[in-house]
Amino acid sequence: MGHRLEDMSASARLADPDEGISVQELALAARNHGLPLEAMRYEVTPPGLHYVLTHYDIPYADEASWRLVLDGRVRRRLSLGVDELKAYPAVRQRVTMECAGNGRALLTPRPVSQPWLVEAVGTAEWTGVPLRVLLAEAGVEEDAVDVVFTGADHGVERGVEQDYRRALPLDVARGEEPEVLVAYAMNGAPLPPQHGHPLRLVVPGWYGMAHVKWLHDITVSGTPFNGFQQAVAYRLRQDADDEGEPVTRIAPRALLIPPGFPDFMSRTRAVRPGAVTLEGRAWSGRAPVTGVEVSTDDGRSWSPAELDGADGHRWAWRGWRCSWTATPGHHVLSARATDAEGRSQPLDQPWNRGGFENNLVQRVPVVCLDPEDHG
Ligand SMILES: Nc1nc2c(c(=O)[nH]1)N[C@H]1C(S)=C(S)[C@@H](COP(=O)(O)O)O[C@H]1N2
Ligand SMILES: [Mo]
Repeated sequence: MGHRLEDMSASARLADPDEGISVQELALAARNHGLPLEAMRYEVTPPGLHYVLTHYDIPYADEASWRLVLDGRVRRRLSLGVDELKAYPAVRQRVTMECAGNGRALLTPRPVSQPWLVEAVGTAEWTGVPLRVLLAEAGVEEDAVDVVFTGADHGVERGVEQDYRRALPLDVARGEEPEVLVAYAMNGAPLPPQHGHPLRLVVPGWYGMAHVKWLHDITVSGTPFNGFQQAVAYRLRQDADDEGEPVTRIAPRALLIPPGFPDFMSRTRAVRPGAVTLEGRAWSGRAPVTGVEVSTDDGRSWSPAELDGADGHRWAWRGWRCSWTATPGHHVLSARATDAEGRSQPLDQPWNRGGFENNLVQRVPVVCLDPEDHG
């Protein structure tokens, strides 16, 4: 395929397969963390178990003095404290968030960045003010195209110091479905530091990079935003010089709650023979999940699982389950989701240089113990 090691920015470098994980990746993996997959049993992820991803340092934030400024191509500049935001009618939504790099560590060749397996996901209840309410109050000018969000954290990208900054197209920022929020609470409590205290953007259905944390500035722009995190990172490229398509909404994915119990030596799951309930979660940010299929023979045959209703939570994952009769020996379990627009999950890796949107079907090796064996 001609992929090779290149001395470029972290977002575009590919790992040498003989080298293993780099110190840079270990540093990323040590500060960020995933969802322990057994916590998918909870509809709303318990405190501390939601995945965390920060590109730079977690900024120190004082809620009492924090200001959110909304300016740019608007008739009236707004500057709001957190208490003033809390005085607007509040909206609470349950949202499943997933990092665009989820699944990256399973790719070959592997892009050098946060080495997620499949655990960069979580579901929270976010409370905040609809962004469209603030934009309407400021009065967006006719020539506006993008809305740019700036966080208080920053770092150096390709030799230039920059803030974490991402944009949404105006129609998405002003949309009602999904309703974009300027959120100040997570699961009914103030945002924890690592999740954006005191304010963050929540963009239901979009990959994590859009949900700007430590939000302090919203600028309505008359020109398309082309900052680093928009135009350089988070694009689906096959080659370094490929302009690529932007990463936007979450592709469908189903995951299994790890069945049975861990077998540390073989790094598989272990189950006892007999009836085993297979269960998990499925989500899609593009169109609602309409079905989940399960395979217990490494993808050779598939049968439908029972899928829970959305229960009014369009932007949250849905539970699914099915029954399996385990027989002694080795098995590979998988699940795959399909959405209302017919999208599903590939059996071959959807490779790109950044390792984004990898919704390759999960494979869970399981050993079913033989009760006759006493090794
Ligand atoms: N300001 C700021 N916002 C950010 C980030 C960041 O590094 N800085 N990371 C983004 C990415 S890539 C993801 S996946 C989500 C993770 O949100 P969480 O840590 O609350 O799960 O935050 C997004 N918002
Ligand atoms: Mo991310």
